[in-house]
Amino acid sequence: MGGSAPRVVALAGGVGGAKLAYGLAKTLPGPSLTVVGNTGDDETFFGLHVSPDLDTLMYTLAGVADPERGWGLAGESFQALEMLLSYQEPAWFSLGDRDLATHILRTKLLREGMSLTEVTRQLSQRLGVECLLVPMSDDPVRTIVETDEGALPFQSYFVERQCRPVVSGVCFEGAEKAQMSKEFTEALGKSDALVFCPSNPIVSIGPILAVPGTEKAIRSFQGPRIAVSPIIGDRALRGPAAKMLAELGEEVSCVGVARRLEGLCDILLIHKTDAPLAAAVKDAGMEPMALNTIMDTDGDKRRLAREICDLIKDRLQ
Ligand code: FO1
Repeated sequence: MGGSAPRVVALAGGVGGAKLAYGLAKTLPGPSLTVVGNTGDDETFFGLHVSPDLDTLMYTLAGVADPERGWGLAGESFQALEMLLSYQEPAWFSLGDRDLATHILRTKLLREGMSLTEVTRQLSQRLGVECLLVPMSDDPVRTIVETDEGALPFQSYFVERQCRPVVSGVCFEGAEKAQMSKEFTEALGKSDALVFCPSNPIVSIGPILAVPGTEKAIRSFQGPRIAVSPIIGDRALRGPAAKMLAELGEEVSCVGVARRLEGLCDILLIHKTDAPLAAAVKDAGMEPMALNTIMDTDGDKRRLAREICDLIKDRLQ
């Protein structure tokens, strides 16, 4: 894309968001792209700090993610987990043998006093990631899902309970005391465009927006703000977004996504089969654009990212 590349800040959760982040990273030169990852899913397992969304983004951007699962490393083995099971330890969260190295090193560096931002920069650079990958905050924020089985930390709801409990609310513990990472604030200040990757609006984008100052900075962002709907028809391509929206009494469609992002986003990219909902998206305060938003292959990811970058350039003229 050369010297005319727009500077983009992209907000993302895990697997769905990482697909577009990958496409953007293949379309834009490294220094033009900042990817901001959700850390509300972070959890401590066996004393190790695990940042699932940052790792999904990092492994995807580095080209080493497992292509089937979307999370974890390709060609992974799980012998350490099997050994933990033989000690009758709870091992519902599948930590791979090589993935464990990431959590061991992250935990070591954090204990030595490094910030999560700096640790993420070190790990991602060492894996060859060229764009800047940063956490939304260096402070702990914990997504808690309120359900008919009680309040569950996100990974307990998502992995251990397989999203089965009925959701009545979501809160972000610690968010009120958290600060946006300096790199996130700076990226918003110097970028030409903001992209909401197709991540769960409640538990992936929600925690990022919950960090004080973020919504205000996004509301006053100068430049096109573009979101890709993670809901197509009445289904999420991945994960519990559709189930959660329904249980929270919200519309399960790209219109529901538009309502969640009201005032924060200018253009909502919806899948072409949702074109009949364009008028309702407009009523929700957003300019709809219908195109193919499905990203099955790396080619799809690049194509959608190119279309977004062309749209940005067009709007910046
Ligand atoms: N997702 C699962 O569905 N089951 C797992 O056992 C699991 C383990 C895991 C380990 C490391 C990691 O970085 C991610 C992992 N994920 C697992 C994915 C993760 O729970 C979700 O992708 C996100 O937190 C939701 O965005």
